[in-house]
Amino acid sequence: LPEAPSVRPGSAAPVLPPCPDAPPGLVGRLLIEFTSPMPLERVQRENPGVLLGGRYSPPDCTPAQTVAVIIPFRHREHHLRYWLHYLHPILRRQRLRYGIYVINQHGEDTFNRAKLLNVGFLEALKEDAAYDCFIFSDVDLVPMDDRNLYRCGDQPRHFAIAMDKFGFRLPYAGYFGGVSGLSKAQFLRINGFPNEYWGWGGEDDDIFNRISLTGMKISRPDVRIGRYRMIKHDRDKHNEPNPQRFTKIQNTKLTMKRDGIASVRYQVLEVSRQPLFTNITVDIGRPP
Ligand code: UDH
Repeated sequence: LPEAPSVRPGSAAPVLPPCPDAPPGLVGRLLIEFTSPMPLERVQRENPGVLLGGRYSPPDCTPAQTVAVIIPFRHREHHLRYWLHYLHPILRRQRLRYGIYVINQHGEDTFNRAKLLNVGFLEALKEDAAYDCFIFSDVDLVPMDDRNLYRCGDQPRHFAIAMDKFGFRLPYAGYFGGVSGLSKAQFLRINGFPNEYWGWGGEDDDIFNRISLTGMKISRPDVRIGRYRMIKHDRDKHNEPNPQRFTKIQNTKLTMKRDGIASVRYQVLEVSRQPLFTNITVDIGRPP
C-alpha cells in the first residue's frame, strides 16, 4: 500500500518535503513557434492542474518562494494565448508555486508599462500576501529553455537576455527589458518602478538605474539558457516612442525618491478570475 502522506498535528494539510533546488524533469531547449492556431479552450484543456485565476502549486513538494507573474497588457489576446500555452507547463516543471496576473490598461490613452507593473505588484499582494517574488514579463516573450528558472535570488534577475530579435545577444550591457524578477524586498528597496514613463521606451533603463543606485547588481542566466522568442508584431497604437525618455533616464537618482510604488495612483475597474490567469483591468490615468 502507498504510504499515507504525513499530516501536521492539528491540521488536515499534508506536509510535503521542500522542492529540490534543481527541479527534476526539466527538458532543456524547447521548440517554440507561433504559427499553429491556439484557441484558449485548447490551452485550458491542456492545463487541468491550474486553478482558477491561474494559480498553481506543486502536488509533491513545498516551494521556497511564491511567485507572482505580472504581465502588462492591452489588446494582445492572441499573444496571451501563446504565452499561457508555453509558460504554464514550463512553470509547472520548474516546481513553482505561482499565480498569473494580467494587468490590463483600460481605455485608449498612452500605454504605460512600468506603471502597470507597479499596479500588478500591489494587486497581486492583495490577492495573496504570501507572494515574495515578482516576475515581470512582456506578453510576447516565451523562453526557449526551461532551465531559465522563474524565481528570485539575492539580486534582481534579468531573464530575457538573448532574444531572437537581438540576434540572441544582450543589446547593451545595461539592458533590463522584457522579462525581469525582483523579490518583494528588492522591489521595495528601489521604490518599485517609475510611473511617469508614458509610451514606449526608457522605463526599463530607469529600473536598471534604480537597481544600480541602491547598490544591487543584476544577475543573469547563462546566455545559452536565457534565450527567448518574441511574437512578431507591429507597433501598437498609443504606445509611440516616448521622446522624453533620454532626459528622464538621466534623472533617476532625483526622481526615484518621489516617483514609485509609494506614490502610484490608479483605480481598479475589474478583477476577473479566468481559468488560466487573473485579469485586472485598471484605470491608470493619462500623461499630464
Ligand atoms: N503592451 C501591450 N499592449 C500595447 C503595448 C504594449 O500589451 O498596446 C505590453 C505587452 O506585454 C508588450 C509590452 O507591453 O509585450 C512591451 O511593449 P512592446 O511589445 O510594444 O515593446 P517591444 O519593445 O516592441 O517588444 C516595440 C515595437 C516593435 C515594433 C516592431 C515593428 N516591426
